[in-house]
Amino acid sequence: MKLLEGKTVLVTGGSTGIGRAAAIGAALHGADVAINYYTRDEDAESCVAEIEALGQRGFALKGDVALPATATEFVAQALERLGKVDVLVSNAGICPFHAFLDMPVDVFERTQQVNMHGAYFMCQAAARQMVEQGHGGAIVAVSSISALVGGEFQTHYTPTKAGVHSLMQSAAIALGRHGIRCNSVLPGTILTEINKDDLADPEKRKYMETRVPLGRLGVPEDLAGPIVFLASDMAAYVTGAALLVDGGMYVNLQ
Ligand code: RM4
Repeated sequence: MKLLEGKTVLVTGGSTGIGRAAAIGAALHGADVAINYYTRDEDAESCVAEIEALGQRGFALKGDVALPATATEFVAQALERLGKVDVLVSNAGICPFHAFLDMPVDVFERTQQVNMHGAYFMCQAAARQMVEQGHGGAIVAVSSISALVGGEFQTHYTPTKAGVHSLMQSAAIALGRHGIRCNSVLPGTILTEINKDDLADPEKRKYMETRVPLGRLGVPEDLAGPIVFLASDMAAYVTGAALLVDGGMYVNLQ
């Protein structure tokens, strides 16, 4: 069963990791897909190739989500090239691990700008188009388990993930009257570029693995189903919600 047949899905940070898995997952479920990305040109091109190989239309647009113009241009291009905007997956994010007491201002500010400001601008731009279209829509934000718990080297990052989910809660209220649903997925520790260096430490990786009742760290494909579900009409009465996708890590105290 294709859950997104005929839909147009926009994904930020779509060239690798969770964003890429969401983009391919949406195409597998019958959607045309546009991806935003920032640095990895070849990965973006190969993602679009996979979307097209599935018989769906797609394109990639390079842009820094921290800039408001990136959001308005992404939506404008989707409108011109794919005809509409039905779903936004707001995924783009960074997590340059760093200690709290000597956190450089630029590292702190860049993390806020990409993760929080970028999510805000993209959600706002997509919502404006959805409202204009007049037939509702869905926004799925990639928040994190880190919206609920902390990380010693993530003091700049965890507040942005809490903020992204809080944005979904408030946007759900603001957009409900337009038939636009806003929800968050909260991934646990998923093996992607964002934590490649951090998890290169075998002791850290072993510790994180022992935290997971399902016995393994996640992979981006583990997020595709939950994101497609929240984007689809299967979740027609779900808005303002948070869906942990963490292998049970959050509840695993002892
Ligand atoms: C997630 C979670 C993971 C970490 C990534 C970077 O929110 O904290 O453990 O690897 O961020």
